[in-house]
Amino acid sequence: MTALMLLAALAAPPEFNYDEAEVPDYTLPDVLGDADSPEDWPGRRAEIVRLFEQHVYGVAPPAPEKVTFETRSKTVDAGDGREVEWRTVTITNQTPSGPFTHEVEVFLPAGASAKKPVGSFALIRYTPRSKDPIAPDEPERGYCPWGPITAAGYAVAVVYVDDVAPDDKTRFDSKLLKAYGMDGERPLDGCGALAAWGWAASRFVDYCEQAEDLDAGRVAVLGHSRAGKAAWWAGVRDDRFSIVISNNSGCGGAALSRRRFGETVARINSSFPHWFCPQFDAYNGNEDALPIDQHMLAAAVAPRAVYVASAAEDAWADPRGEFLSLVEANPAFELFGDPALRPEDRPEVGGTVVRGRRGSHLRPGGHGLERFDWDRYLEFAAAYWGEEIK
Ligand code: GTR
Repeated sequence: MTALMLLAALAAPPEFNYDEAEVPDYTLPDVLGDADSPEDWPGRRAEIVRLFEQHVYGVAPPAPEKVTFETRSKTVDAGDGREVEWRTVTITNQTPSGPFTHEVEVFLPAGASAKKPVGSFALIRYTPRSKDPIAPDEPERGYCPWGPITAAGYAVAVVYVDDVAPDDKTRFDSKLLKAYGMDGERPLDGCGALAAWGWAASRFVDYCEQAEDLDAGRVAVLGHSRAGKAAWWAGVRDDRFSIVISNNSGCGGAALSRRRFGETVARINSSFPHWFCPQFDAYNGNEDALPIDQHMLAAAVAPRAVYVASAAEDAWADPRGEFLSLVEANPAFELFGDPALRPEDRPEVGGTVVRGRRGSHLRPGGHGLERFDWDRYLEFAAAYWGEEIK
């Protein structure tokens, strides 16, 4: 090998495994610890949250001492004869350095009122507003199909992460984290961007708690891909979310890190050093040393509802590893009387499985958030929240 070839080999990305037969043997950390009853579970849940703060996502800023909301509304045409309210909510948080403001865009079905508050989906969205605004004139568009969502009787709230932590390793700390004095060099458990994004989704629940027409007891949190990782963690931290949904969240989201299938911890930390806390680097190529794995987040949602959506051709996100997180959460859900999920319950392409408070589907096709996914979320929410789709 010439010196040049050697240099090229060293610079090449490491090999990624897409072969099930090459998945290494692994032992997952125990979900329950010392807990063996529903009464013990809150304590164990708190331990799990702390471990993920220390080793994976970092410690997010606290909830603001005071938060206020201003709204402005327009009426938009859903294209099926219905009018929908498009409400922009400006959220002002009191932080140590003064007021910090961000916005959420909510599409509400007609008929939401103090008498009949509606359930909602908080959709964490990572594309900057300027590049990819939500489409008020395209109610059917797959990523945020506010037409069918509102037709089913629910609201959808788009939480823009760019307002709080830009998805950029040099600027992610320039907004929310700066307001809390958490910018600059981070301690080992310093807040990463994903946790900051989840913090913003929690402010939408604050809003629901005082808005008369939104039901704070029925808020699902979801996001796609990197925002799916953020939703997976946000839904664990903030137990006011009633349903936690991972859409193709992959490594650092629903997928088990120890499987090292597709994207790995080392790769994600080198490509996106700002997403996680600095301590997560200690597990690059060293997944077995993690005191947790991602199934413990599915478990920590119990006794609320959790849903994992994968896409058949999304190998980079390890669809099987995403489903196995749900399976490996069995002990927590069984504490609350739910039936066990088995690896062989994994849906076929195009199929869905629901067991108690857990659900999953495997969409045909690749990485994305599509109507197929949303239609399943609407069905799952209607079943869990005990409401017919209108
Ligand atoms: C990829 C990254 C994934 C996923 C994806 C996305 O480059 O490796 O973990 O988050 O981006 O967010 O679209």
